[in-house]
Amino acid sequence: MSPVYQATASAPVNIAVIKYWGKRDTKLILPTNSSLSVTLDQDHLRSTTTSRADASFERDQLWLNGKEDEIKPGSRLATCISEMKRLRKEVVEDKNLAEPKISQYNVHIASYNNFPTAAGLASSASGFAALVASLAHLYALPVSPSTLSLIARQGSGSACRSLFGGFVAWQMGSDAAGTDSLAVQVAPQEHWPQMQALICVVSDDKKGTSSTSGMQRTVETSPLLQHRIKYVVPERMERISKAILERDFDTFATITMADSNQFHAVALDTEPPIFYMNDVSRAIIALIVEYNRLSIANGGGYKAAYTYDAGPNAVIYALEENIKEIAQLIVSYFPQKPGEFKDVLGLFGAGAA
Ligand code: 2P0
Repeated sequence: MSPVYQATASAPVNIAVIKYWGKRDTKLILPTNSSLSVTLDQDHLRSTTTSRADASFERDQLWLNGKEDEIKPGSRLATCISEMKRLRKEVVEDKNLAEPKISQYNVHIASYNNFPTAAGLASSASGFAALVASLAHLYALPVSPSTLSLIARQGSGSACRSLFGGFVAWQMGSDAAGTDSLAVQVAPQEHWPQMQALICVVSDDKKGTSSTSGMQRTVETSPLLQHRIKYVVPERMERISKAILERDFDTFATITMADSNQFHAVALDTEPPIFYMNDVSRAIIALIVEYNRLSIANGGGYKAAYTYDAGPNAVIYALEENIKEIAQLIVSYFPQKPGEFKDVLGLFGAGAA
């Protein structure tokens, strides 16, 4: 009987605190600024992907949530698969002639998300990270997550950050070929295990303007983005990395909220303008601002930090000791009606495995 070449990997969603928004190279997916995220360790916010290579497969095929997704030539999917085959050949087969040449076989890939796709919950991030991780297992590649992040990045920019757990930076790099635009871990989850994330799903509808087209319009039309890239993000990357290393929640929270605000400001500064937040999103901001104000007025510090991606859902970072109170506060102000508002309590943790 011939051997079976199959592997499964899973990767969680990550939520940026310094936002990626803008590409300097759309084909290689090279960003206009560095970004930093926290990888969520959530059983119900993951992509799980199984890849199989077999000499009998006539072409590469992919099924997403059980439905076949066409792999168009030259597409991001095709690029990721061919880059992984190239790595297998270069790193394993060319070095050891005894290795089976499974890079020449076609692959069948099945991927499942256990959360709504394209709801502003970064399904492309966990999806491409899990795809690349499963092919890395299939091909038995002895390479680092940072090396894999170079390939996941070409599937979807934010995917490079889901290869690691904990606090992860995507360094924008300076090389035109993208060899230094990769993810690195700033600190593992265990460094600051008290940090938790509360995800408030305001809407699980598919979003109006995709990140890919929205950010390109911002690059082409927003003067504010140029200011952000040059004067704001480099300094914030340094300060928030230091805050994470020092477990300084006040600084982490102020930078996280400021960067979410500026990301939505550059979206508004785009022509035509892009709105990702809705009235409920803005009401949650007001609630968190007031909650922090009261804590500070009583001699405490910041207790919660909101952040919003390309959609209306709120993610609230807080230390474990405050999470329950915040969840109760949110639910009391926004009673849950089926189909209208759901809250998901999430811890954060490991990357692709
Ligand atoms: C982020 N977002 O840093 C930012 C914040 C959305 C807002 O990364 O074109 O889906 O596939 O590289 O990765 C969404 O962008 O875009 C995103 P592509 P992606 O998480």
